[in-house]
Amino acid sequence: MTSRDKILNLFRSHPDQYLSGQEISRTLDISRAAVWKQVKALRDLGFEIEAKHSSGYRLLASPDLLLASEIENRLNTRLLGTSVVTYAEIDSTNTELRRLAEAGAVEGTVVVADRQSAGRGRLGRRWESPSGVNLYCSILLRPDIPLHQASQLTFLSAVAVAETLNDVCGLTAKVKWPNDILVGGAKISGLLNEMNAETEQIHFVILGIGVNLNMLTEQFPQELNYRATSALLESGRPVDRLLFLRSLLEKLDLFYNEFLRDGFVPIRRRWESLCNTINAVVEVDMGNLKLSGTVVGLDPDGALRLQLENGTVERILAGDVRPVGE
Ligand code: BT5
Repeated sequence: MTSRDKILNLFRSHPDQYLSGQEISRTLDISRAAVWKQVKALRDLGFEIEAKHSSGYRLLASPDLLLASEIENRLNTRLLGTSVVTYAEIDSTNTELRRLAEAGAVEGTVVVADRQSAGRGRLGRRWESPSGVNLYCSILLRPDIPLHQASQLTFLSAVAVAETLNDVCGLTAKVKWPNDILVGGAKISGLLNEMNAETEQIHFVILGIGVNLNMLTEQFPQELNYRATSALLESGRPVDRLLFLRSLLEKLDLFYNEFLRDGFVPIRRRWESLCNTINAVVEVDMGNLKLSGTVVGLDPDGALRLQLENGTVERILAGDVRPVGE
């Protein structure tokens, strides 16, 4: 932890209190000059710190910054967030976490970036990742489960994101197979789960999560294939990114522990209740093949169950789903 993070933590553990330069210097074992330098650095980042002669320093307000110490502060999880690494800019949080995982990072490590220069979607697609407005994060899991169950974790993250949008932003979010979260029919969040495994053994799974929180209409590129939105555009209220991230990590932590204990069924039930096309007639585009039918649920391996007109049920492993008539 840097001296800057240590000072922030000290302020946080003494809310509304003045801390003298001498006290800070003694507690953290750094010079008075170093204290002053760090207070100045924090102010430069946007922290409002009052300095009162004879009383000391007091933290008045924090900016909407995603700093590791801010994320860890009051994070109520068992596993996720054991280590949090933040960047002002990175190519992709998934790519960076893969690098860390290969170097031995512990389960629960979280990578967060304010901006991604090469944010990734599925199949080499791009994920728009402007700075200062959204959430881009990746979470490292090392589950002791059979390989064919790894895809279940995508549904776990979809449910966690949808419920967090509901709890924190008051939005009714729906999940769309396989990896989208929609509000009012427009995409607000996308998931990119990646894995490192050999034969039957999973080395690690990376849950990649992008959520549009405070993105404005003009920040979406016009060529976006389908309609996109943000929490601010939907609710009219800006979202505190830190609060959102902490709530999301807490929910994921609960669901992951439940998943390891009770398996996929509770997650599948939640996902099905949040799915926008359950019992609806849809068209599934699988590139070389198009099928129409009624969505009847999820299989344990994450395949979509589609009932065709003749009554048979097809298992869809990959493709784009569109309600008929849209
Ligand atoms: C996804 O892919 O939806 C997965 C997106 C995952 C992003 C996170 S951010 C943190 C982590 N690090 C990464 O590098 N990635 C993950 P897909 O289903 O392929 O959808 C991609 C399509 O969504 C694009 O082709 C666009 O049409 C659209 N799109 C791009 N950026 C968007 C945005 N910010 N909001 C809504 N739609 C977007």
